[in-house]
Amino acid sequence: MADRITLGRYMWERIHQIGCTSIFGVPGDFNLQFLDSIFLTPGLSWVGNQNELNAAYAADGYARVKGVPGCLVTTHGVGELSALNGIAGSMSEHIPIIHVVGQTTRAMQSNHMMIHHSIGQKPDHQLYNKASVPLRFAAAELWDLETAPGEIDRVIRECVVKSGPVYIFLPLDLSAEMVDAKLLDTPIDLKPTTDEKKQAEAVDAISKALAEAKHPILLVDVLTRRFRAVEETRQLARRLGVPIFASNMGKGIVDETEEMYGGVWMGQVSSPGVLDEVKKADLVITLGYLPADTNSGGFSRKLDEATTIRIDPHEATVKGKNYSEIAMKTLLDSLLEALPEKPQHAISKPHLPAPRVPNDNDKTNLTQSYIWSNISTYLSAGDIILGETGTSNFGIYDILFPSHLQYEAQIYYGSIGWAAAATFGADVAHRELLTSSSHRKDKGRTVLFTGDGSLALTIQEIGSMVKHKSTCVVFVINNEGYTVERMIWGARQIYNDIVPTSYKHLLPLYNHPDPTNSYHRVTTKAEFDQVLKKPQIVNPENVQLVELVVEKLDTSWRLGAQLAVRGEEARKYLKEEGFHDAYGNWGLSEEAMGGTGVSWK
Ligand SMILES: Cc1ncc(C[n+]2csc(CCOP(=O)(O)OP(=O)(O)O)c2C)c(N)n1
Ligand SMILES: [Mg+2]
Repeated sequence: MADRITLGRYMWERIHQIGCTSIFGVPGDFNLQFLDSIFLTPGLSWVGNQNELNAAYAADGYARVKGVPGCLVTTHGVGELSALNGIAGSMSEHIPIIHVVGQTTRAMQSNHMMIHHSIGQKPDHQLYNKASVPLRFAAAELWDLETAPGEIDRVIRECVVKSGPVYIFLPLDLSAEMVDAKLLDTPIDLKPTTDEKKQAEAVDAISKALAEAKHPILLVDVLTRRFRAVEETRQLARRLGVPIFASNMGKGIVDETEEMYGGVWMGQVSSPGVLDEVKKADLVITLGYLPADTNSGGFSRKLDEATTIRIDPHEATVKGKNYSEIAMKTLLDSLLEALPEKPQHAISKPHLPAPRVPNDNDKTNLTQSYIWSNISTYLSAGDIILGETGTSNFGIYDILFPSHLQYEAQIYYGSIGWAAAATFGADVAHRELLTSSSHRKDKGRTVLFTGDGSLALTIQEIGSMVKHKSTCVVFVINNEGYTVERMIWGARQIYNDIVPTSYKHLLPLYNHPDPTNSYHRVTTKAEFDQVLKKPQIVNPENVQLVELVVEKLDTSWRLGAQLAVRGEEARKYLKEEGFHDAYGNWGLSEEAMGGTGVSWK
């Protein structure tokens, strides 16, 4: 490498150093020149997307799977604003993203020039930068060459340590100025800061509470993954030997093949048998807890502070006493060192009831209950599955995963369309991992479960999948519109209908090399069984599209349950409108059905 390199190249080298090797985005005249430096950076590739929102979602999917920041490039104003909803999702869900915005030159900005994409006669070019302030953890607003490399390093560190979006605003002229290449020799410090004393106190308090408890249980949640503590979480689960439950967002973080795994705990909307098991607990340890309505059975999972240990990304709370300035990952490491080698509690394995028989078992046409009870025969170790907001995610919670299956969904932020574009990014990351020497060698496919309404928002990214020779398997539930919304309000209103779509035209539109053999329409249970065994679905060599046709009032039971726990009025509505209730009473316990509902206040 030359002694002096452009600032643009410096930025890409730094991004590459932290493990991000694919760049998403859309070109524009304020980023074009520094896009060229991507090709000068060995190991870094330009991927590109069909629009900026998709780029943000794709970078998000990439980051989730690769466990390093995802990166997208957009252009001043028009590009960066289009990406903003995707960035907000990454902020909400703690996904590390570096958003590089190519800005107008410094002279254009100082002179308030009426450059295209601006607003008004004396435009403020920083307007769009200001719009994203609440939706990021840090920003490098580059202006001065002297401080620019340090600023880039600072925000990259913030991105990793806080696990969320950061921005680099790069005026086009500055990107071509030269900086010292030696600066790259000092790696960016990515370790979180921890107050060792407070950490030691927290470890003592946790160990003591555990030793005193007779029946502790673990609740594994999603922020363990977001803050790169999956391995520590798995080790702790094994070491404690106590029953393990997952939130729906935390599903799959601890292998569901673990002996002590007891299922998805979503309050009243839990998997069968789970509530009886968790009632036995006198201590609950939550790891990486994210108690949003959509991750807690509509707030029906109640935890009592006096019997809870919360281990969160930057703090721990033991029976109400808080220990701050702690990093979850290092806390778990030090807890593992402090705990006895063998489990201290002899608790028997959680009892999982036999699967229930749905009341639509005799129907020949495809039903939601059939999809979610049978899809596990298709899944295998190493698969990455992505689920979309709607009936699909609520169905996925029913699947008992094989080991080493990663499940990703935007359950808290819930912006529909996320899943298809995120799947593209996830697959790019997945293929990078499969070719890296340190990764497990499971064959691992990238599989999407989405709805017809959601797919419509980002359907163009199927084109990116085809262009980049992705091998994703896309299952789309065709139920004539927004079934999840129909279940909340307006079951038969036209605002919940969507444009009827001929999915068979989708792959040819994007010049798929083998569209006829790669599009599969399923209307019956028998066809569903057959499709799951087709060689191109089992071992896909190019994008596969599977259209699952179900009735529009058919739904996953758990979505019905989550709404039914709201109270009598919601239950009456679901019944009168005729939504399919495959297990009766939405699979809810007597207690939940008799209850007065979950308060949203
Ligand atoms: C960007 C965005 N717009 C609107 C919504 C509101 N919304 C939530 S789910 C949904 C419908 C999803 O429909 P579909 O994907 O077909 O799922 P299903 O029919 O299986 O429920 C809508 C419109 C949202 N969450 N995000
Ligand atoms: Mg739908």
